[in-house]
Amino acid sequence: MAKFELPQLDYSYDALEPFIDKMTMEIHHSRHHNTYVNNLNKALEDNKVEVASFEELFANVSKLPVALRNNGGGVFNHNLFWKIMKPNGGGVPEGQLLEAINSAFTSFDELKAKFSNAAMTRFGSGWAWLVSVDGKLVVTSSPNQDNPLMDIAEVKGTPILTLDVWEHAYYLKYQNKRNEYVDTWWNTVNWEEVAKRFANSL
Ligand code: MN3
Repeated sequence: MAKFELPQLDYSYDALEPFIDKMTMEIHHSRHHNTYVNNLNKALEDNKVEVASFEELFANVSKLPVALRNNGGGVFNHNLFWKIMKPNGGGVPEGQLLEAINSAFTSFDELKAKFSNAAMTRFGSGWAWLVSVDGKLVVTSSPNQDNPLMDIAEVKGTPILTLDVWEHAYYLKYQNKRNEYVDTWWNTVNWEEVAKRFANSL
C-alpha cells in the first residue's frame, strides 16, 4: 500500500519572512499538513483503498469516502503550495508561461487581478488556482481541500499555481485581512517552478 509522507520544505520556516511569518509556516507544515498526511494514510488503510498516485485517487474521488477527498486534497494541495513559493520569489514570469498568460488574460497584471479576486471571493476555507487546461490557462478556486485534479472539480486540469486561503495560512500575521495576505503573497511565488509545471502540462 502506498504510504504518503510529509515532504521536507526546500527552505527554512523563516525563509518567506516578512511575507509569511516563521510561526505560521512551522504550524502550517508540521501540524496542519502533517495531520492531513496521517489522516490520509489512516483513511486509505481503514477503507482498504490502494492508489499509486494522487492522480489516481482524485480521478474517482467522488465515489470514495469523504475522508479521502478531504485528506488527499489536504496533502496534495500543501505539497504544491510549498513548491511554488521560495525565498526572494516574486517578479514576473518569462518565456512560454508569460506568453500563455498574455494569451489567456491579456497581461500579467490582469492574471494577478483575476487570481487575487478568486482568492478573495472564495467564501470560507479553500484555495485559488491557476490551471492548465490542455495548455490554456484558467483561474479558478475550490472549497475546502478540493482541487482541479478531482472528478468533482468545476474546472479540471493541471494545477500550476495555488494559494491557500484557509485562515490557518494567514491569521497569526494578518488576522482577518485576507486581502493583505493575498497582495503580499505574490512576493513569494517561484515562477521558475510554475513555468516548469506549465511546460509539463503541455
Ligand atoms: Mn493550509
